[in-house]
Amino acid sequence: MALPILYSYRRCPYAMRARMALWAAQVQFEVREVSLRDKPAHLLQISPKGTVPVLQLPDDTVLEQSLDIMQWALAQHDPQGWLHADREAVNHFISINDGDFKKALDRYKYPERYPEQQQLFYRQQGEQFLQALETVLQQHRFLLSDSASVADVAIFPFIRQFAAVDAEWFAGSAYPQLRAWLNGWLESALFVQIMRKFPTYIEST
Ligand SMILES: N[C@@H](CCC(=O)N[C@@H](CS)C(=O)NCC(=O)O)C(=O)O
Repeated sequence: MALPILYSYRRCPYAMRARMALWAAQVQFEVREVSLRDKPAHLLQISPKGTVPVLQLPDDTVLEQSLDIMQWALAQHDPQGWLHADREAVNHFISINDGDFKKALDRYKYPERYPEQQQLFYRQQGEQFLQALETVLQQHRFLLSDSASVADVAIFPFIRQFAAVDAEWFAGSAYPQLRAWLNGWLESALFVQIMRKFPTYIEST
């Protein structure tokens, strides 16, 4: 039987969240690791916007947003109950992450592309979100409660990127609960699994 096909990029945080959900759901799928500079024609044909992740189901349905892929995967099987969370609270955190925080992250990571401000300015913008997460993590182990939810899984890959821009700064920053939470995800068997390396997919012509 044909498997779902995931076009992915190992280091992309959107692709990471999609792979986390697919693995957690124990869905079998084919990973096609792409080069962002040389995207496969089939990917562009099924999803002309040209971002990853994209999941093509055996019935040819195409899911071209990471959150839709997570939702689809966990609707198949959700052994850890990641969807058992208040939808509104989940959306609240993810929308800040994917909006203002991602914007600050891009600028903090590549300040040379955004010379209007200093790198520190962009870091401080991102820290508003770090502080909000730190505050909720002082109250419970995960973002919404003592159980992990889709919000944690969707967000930690972006915090990982932010932390990695200046690992020394992050290690000494005022966000100890956030660091512990992030480390928990980075050390999880699931994360190790989804970060396995695949050779770049070569399309047969
Ligand atoms: N809203 C999309 C965003 C995906 C996205 O922006 N992915 C980046 C890689 S992290 C990408 O494919 N960019 C296109 C490119 O670099 O050519 C989603 O949630 O899946």
